[in-house]
Amino acid sequence: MVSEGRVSVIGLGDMGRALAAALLDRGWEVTVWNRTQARADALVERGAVRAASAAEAVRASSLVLVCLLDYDSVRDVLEPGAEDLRGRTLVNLTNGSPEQATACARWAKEHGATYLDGGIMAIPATIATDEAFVFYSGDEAVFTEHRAALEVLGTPRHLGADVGLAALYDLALLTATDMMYDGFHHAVAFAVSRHGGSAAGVTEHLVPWLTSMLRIMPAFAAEIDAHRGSGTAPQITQGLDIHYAALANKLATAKEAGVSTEQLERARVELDELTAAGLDRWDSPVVVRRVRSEPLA
Ligand code: FVH
Repeated sequence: MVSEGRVSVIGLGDMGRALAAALLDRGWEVTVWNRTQARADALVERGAVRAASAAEAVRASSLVLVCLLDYDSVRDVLEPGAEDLRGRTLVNLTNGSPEQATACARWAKEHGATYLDGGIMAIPATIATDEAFVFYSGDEAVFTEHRAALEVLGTPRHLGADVGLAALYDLALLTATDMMYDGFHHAVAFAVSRHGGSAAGVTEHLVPWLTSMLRIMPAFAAEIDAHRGSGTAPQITQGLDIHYAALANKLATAKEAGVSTEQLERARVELDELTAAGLDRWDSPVVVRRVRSEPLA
């Protein structure tokens, strides 16, 4: 029998355990299942109910959270008990693509379930803290119905009815994160190449610098949304001649310091393409068109 205040969590890896623990801490009745059963032990000691199968976990609650490695494992785990999903809400917090989310939503609907897709913007240690937020997409009424439980995990951000949006934004943010850390590792590689330089030393300055640079981003975003095609405001960009001069110094120093020039060479290709398109200033909307392989001019 389904009742209020109950949530099932399927998948008890590092993230699934954090989600289940957060719900238990806030007084929810939590039923858990994981392929490797021992991973449920600590949660069961804290009051969770151990389901004997994923299907049993689905039957236990009207709200079923799934957090597994990938969509193949979601299918492997849920398919055998798919008929038990009828009347439930499946919230899939597994990392995947918009297309996978859309296909999973269709599959859930075919089995009589409502579906939200989610993208967790947190690490296990920050679940249920002010830092954590989670993207959701799908039917807003379903999101509103389950908002109280979802709020436990982190601030819920519903992006829209298009079920692929949460995955799209999740992957967009993770891609930016990867590139930011690539930049961090390059900065450290520069710093440690010289006596007196260190990772901690450069990071002490990199964090406030990047924080300051991040504040410009919404202005770029506004320009991109408003004028995909016109130029970025001159006061927040520099001329390409300045970029070329700095790039030459970065390349020369990287070579001297034994730092890879691969990314810097890519920056040179970008500058050359902007120049060939007739630009004399760096221009955010044009760079987005370049990343999207659209005509620049
Ligand atoms: N951990 C993090 O910081 C990130 C933060 C953002 C969101 N991600 C995504 O969350 C999903 C789960 O990640 P995780 O960190 O919990 O991952 P693991 O600790 O490796 O746990 C993986 C779980 O998936 C189960 N599993 C894997 N393959 C299968 C399968 N074929 N059949 C059934 N279950 C499977 C695994 O079970 P077991 O190995 O314990 O038996 C774990 O429950 C992920 O999408 C991240 O991208 C986390």
